[in-house]
Amino acid sequence: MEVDLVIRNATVATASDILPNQDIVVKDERILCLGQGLSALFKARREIDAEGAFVTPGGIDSHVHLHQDNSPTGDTFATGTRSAIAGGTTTILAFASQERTDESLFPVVEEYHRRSAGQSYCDYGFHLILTNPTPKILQQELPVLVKDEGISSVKLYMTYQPLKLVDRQILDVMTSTRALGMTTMVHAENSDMIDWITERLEERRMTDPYYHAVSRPNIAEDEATYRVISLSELMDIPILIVHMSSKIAAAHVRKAQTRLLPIHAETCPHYLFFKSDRLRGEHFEGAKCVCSPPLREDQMDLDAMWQGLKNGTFTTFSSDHAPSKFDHPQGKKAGLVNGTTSFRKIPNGLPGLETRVPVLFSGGVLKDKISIQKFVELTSSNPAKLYGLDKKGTIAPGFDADLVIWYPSSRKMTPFALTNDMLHHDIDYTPFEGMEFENWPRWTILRGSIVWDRENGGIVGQMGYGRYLKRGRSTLSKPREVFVNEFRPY
Ligand code: DUC
Ligand code: ZN
Ligand code: ZN
Ligand code: ZN
Repeated sequence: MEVDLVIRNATVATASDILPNQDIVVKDERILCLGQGLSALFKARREIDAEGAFVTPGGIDSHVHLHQDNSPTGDTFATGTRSAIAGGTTTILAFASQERTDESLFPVVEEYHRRSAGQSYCDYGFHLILTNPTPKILQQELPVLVKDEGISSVKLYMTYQPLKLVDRQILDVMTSTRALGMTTMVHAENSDMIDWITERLEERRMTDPYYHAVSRPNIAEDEATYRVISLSELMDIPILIVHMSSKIAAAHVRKAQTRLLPIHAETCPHYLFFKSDRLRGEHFEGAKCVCSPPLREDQMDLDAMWQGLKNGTFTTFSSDHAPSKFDHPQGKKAGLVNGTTSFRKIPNGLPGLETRVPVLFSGGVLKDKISIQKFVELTSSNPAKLYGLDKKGTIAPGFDADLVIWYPSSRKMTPFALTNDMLHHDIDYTPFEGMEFENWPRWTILRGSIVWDRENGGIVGQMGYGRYLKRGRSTLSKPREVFVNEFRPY
C-alpha cells in the first residue's frame, strides 16, 4: 500500500508509554498504524529516519493570546502560529475576547475568525473570554456557539476592572456552562486587594516595574483560588484555574482534588524558571517580565510548581503567550512616559509560545525533573482531553499525525544558548534569552505534513494550512451530581 509518510525506528513517547523501534505510518493526515518492522510493508512517498530519537505528539498550547485589541503590539495569528510550529506546537487554543460593551458574542467570534482565517500555520480553536454575561448571551448565544462553532470553554476574570466578573456573575455563567458541558477557565486573583495596594504604592511613588509584583501578593491568588473552588463546588462544575504561580494557592487545588472535586489547574514556563528579581532590571528592562499573576519572590513557589507538575495538581502546562513588544510606546514602554514609571500601565504578559515545549523538554525531561510521559501528558494529551480535541494529543492509529521528532541522543544536537533572533514570533525580546537548550524539535509534523525542518529551511509549512477546530466536550471531567445541600443550581 502506498502511504504518505513513514517515520522509521522512532522511540515513541506517549502519556503512558515509551515504545522503542517503532515505525509510524501516516496516510491521509492520520496515523494509519505504528509498530516494529512495519516500514517494509509500505511504499512511502516520504521517509524519515528517527533512529534513536524520541517522537512525541505535537504540542497543544491551550492558553495563547493572539491579535487581541488589548495588546496592540502583540503577535498576530500569522506570527504567533509560525512561532508555534518552530517550537513543536501543532495546535493552539486562542481567545475570542468579548469587550464589556459587546451585547452579542456572534460578531466577536466572527471577528476572530476574520483575524485568523488563512493566517494560521498550525491548527487552532477558540475559547471565549466573557466580560458581559447577559441572560441573552448565556441562554441564547452560548448554546449556539457550543453547537455550531465547537467552542466548548470560556475564560472568566476575577480581576482587572474592564474584565472582571463578581461572584454572582460567575455563578450565572456557571449555571450555563454546567448545562452545556463547557469547561470554565478562571483567572483567580483578588481584585480589591490588588487595586487597593496599587493605590497605596502610587501614593508612595513606588511605581517601578518591580512593584507590579508587590501589588499582587500570593495571598491575592490564594484567596481567589479558594473562592472560585468554592463557587465550583456550590455549582458542581469542572473548572480550570489558569496560570497558577504560588504554593499556597496550588495547595487549595490539591486539597480540592483529594476531595474529588473536578478542579483542574494550569501553570506556565515562567513560573518554573523565574523569580520576581527579574522585574528589577535596569533601563526599565524589568517590564519585560511583568505578567499576572506575577513572578514570585521565593524559590519555594517555583519548587511547588515543579512539584505540582509531577504530582498531578496541574492538568496542563501552557505558555500564556500574551506578549507585547518592549521598545514600543504601546508595548511595555507604555509604563515609562517622560522618564516617569507607572507599573499599572505596563501591558501584562510574556511571550512563550515557541519556547514552551523545548523549555520543558530540555529543562525538565533532560534534567530528570519530570518523566517524558509526564511531559507528553502536560504539553499535549491532557489539553486535548480537557478541551475536547478528540483527534489530537497522542500517537495512535486514527489520531491526527501531529508529531515532534527530537534530535537523537546518539547524534546530539549542539547545545546552544537561546537568543531572540532565533525565534519566529514578532516580539523584540524573549524572557528565555541566554537559556541553554540541549534539544529542540528537529522536525514538526502537522497532519502528516512537515511544517518545521530545523536543518533544511526552518519554517517549511504554509500560512493557511492550519485549520479551525470545532471542539467537543471535555473527557477529563464533568459535573458529579454532588451538591453542598439540598439546593440545586438548575
Ligand atoms: N491573564 C492572562 O491570561 N494573560 C495575560 C495577562 C493576564 O492577566
Ligand atoms: Zn489571566
Ligand atoms: Zn488559602
Ligand atoms: Zn492568558
